[in-house]
Amino acid sequence: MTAAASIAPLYARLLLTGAAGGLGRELRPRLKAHCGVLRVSDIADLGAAAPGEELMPAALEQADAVHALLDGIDAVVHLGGVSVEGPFGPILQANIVGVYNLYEAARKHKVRRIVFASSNHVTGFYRQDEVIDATMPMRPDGYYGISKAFGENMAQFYFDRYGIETVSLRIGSSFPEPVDRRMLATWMSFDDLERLVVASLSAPVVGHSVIYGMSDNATTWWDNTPARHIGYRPQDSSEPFRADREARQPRIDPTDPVARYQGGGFCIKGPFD
Ligand code: 15L
Repeated sequence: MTAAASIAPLYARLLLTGAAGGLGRELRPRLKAHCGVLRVSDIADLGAAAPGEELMPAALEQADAVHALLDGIDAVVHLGGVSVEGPFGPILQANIVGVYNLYEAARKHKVRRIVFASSNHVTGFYRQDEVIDATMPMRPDGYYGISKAFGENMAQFYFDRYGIETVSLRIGSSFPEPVDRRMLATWMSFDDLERLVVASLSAPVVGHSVIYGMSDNATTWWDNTPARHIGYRPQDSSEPFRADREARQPRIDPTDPVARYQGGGFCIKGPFD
């Protein structure tokens, strides 16, 4: 059972990168319901191919492999790469060289649209008492956030120069449940993640749009008004978890950077030497 309406007429062959990761494993069976053939890729084990799937392992930093990956593809959901803060070297290879390889291959193979898993960590150094939108300046909270900012700029350039459309999803915290007080604001359920990705694939015109990925939470730091044209309507909320999460974390020290900044713990990672 999927949470979003079918988009089968729009994309015959859809590529999902990062298919073996946390969000990839959730989206893989759900996206299959919305396309003809789903090509899945990762550097980690992908298991067996389900009906209608093609398995194609690839390392994003290897240009030849990425070019083969995009051959025959109509649209991409790009979740691949490093997904947490850490030393610059691996992030440079997978997220910066990798996203360059992806867009160059998309250009050569005439891919129509990319849904890019960006992150809330592009703006992680805004404070938790600020409400921001995607038109405001980026304030990355580490190398990971910087790599996602680079990816968003890559998307903008490939739209302006070559007309390849992208929706950059500044994903908050997509987990089965919000695990702490911060996630009461940043949480996105897996059903809402699917709704967001399907809306991003099916909206008629997106150019390069940037949207925060969150459920319909009662408290939020992000205003998605500039991205209403995507048609994303979240249906879940962190509110049912509030009493329990606040009881578990009754005291917040507002001078602690983890509680002060939207990026939470990412803001205090490193240095890595
Ligand atoms: C992210 O970008 C990470 O990929 C994810 O693991 C979470 O840590 C999330 O941000 C978050 O901010 O909670």
